[in-house]
Amino acid sequence: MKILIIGGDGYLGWPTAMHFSERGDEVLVVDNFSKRKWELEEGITPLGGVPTLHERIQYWHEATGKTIQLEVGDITNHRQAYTILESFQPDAIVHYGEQPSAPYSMQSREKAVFTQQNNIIGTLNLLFAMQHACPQTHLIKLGTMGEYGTPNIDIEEGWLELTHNGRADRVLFPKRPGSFYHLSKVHDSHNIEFACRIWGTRATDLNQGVVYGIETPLMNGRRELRTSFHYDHVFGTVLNRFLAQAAAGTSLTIYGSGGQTRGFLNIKDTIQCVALAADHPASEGEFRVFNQFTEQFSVNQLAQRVVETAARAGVEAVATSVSNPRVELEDHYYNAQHTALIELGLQPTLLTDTVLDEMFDTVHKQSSQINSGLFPPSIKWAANKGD
Ligand code: NAD
Ligand code: USQ
Repeated sequence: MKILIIGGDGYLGWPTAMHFSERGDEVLVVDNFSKRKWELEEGITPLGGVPTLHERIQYWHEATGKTIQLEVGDITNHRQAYTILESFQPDAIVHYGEQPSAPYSMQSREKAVFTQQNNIIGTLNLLFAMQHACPQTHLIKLGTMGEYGTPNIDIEEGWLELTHNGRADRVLFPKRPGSFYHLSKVHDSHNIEFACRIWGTRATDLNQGVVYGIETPLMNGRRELRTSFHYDHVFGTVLNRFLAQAAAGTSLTIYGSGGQTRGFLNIKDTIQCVALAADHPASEGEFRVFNQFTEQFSVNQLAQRVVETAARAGVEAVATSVSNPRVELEDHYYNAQHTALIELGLQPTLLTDTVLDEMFDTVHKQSSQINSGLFPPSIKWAANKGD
């Protein structure tokens, strides 16, 4: 297959590119390196640094003989989007190329506007470019479980069968997201569903949970092929942060009472899920939604697991509740369906003690490079939130 990966320099994009390349697909990655600029703005470095995309692609070629093509491009520039699709003619587009952080989007009016412009216009340009250049191409779009929020009812996979005043319909599941970032994904989903309805676009919206993990098998410990691992308060996700906090001998930062429950998955399963979606494309005009996570945990459960993991490695770790900088429910019902990807063949990589021990070991070996000044959350959702 010809696979176009947008956001190929990112945490998930790079390992995905290697995976498709390894199995013999023709891979083109596109990135405008904006994430590296946002890191500089925030004074943040991923743990241990990350080689440039050019360096990783070159090393990949030397190590495997396989070629990953690279186009430096910004999909908010519609001309670039059109040109790339016209010339590459992908079978599938894996679209990771968005600003992915809720805190980043909640810093200021400027960052909220930027996040929504970058994410929504980029996806809209892609939809138009697909319709113009390659209408049969399958769009695999990374959405997020946070689009649904934490409703007091079971969360379905994208759609809800509803009976109202005696009449029935199938509607998009109601959304109540918790940040301007998560809202950008809701707006994307609506635009994609509309394109499917009017143009017959084929699309899979992967409502992904929180990803954790450092390594995928193809990296195999090689520094030259590593992906970014963020533990800071802007781009770091909760389990990755807790592992780094324990390794650095700093308290794990439980926001509020820690009852917040989310869906989680291993980075290895992100790649599996995206590959399964590519191998089983949506039909013409189908807007398909998969809830992409394997297990649900509360923040308190994760903190407890990480404290136990550190103890097994002879490291004493403590978890502390800090004032929650976010506006979110801390004690709520959460039960989300996630069967569609399993039915396609997903073999979940569960959060076993072995998985935790391996991750902790990898982070602990680099603990001298952890900057503990990047742990405390300083971005508040509202003026009266946080310390
Ligand atoms: P990332 O920031 O590491 O990767 C995104 C990449 O996209 C970056 O390299 C960035 O430079 C690039 N990019 C951004 N805007 C672009 C544009 N306009 N044109 C070209 N390239 C652009 O993020 P990630 O953690 O790898 O996440 C990838 C996707 O998955 C995002 O859309 C994110 O919202 C979604 N997601 C991530 C997680 C997670 O826990 N990491 C969970 C659910 C969903
Ligand atoms: N949290 C803590 N302590 C921390 C960090 C986070 O208690 O030190 C809590 C947060 O308050 C929240 C939960 O952990 O309740 C998850 O936070 P997170 O930062 O790990 O995840 P989130 O902001 O939701 O965003 C991440 C990714 C995003 C993706 C999303 C999937 O950055 O790209 O879309 O996970 S989901 O959460 O399913 O929407």
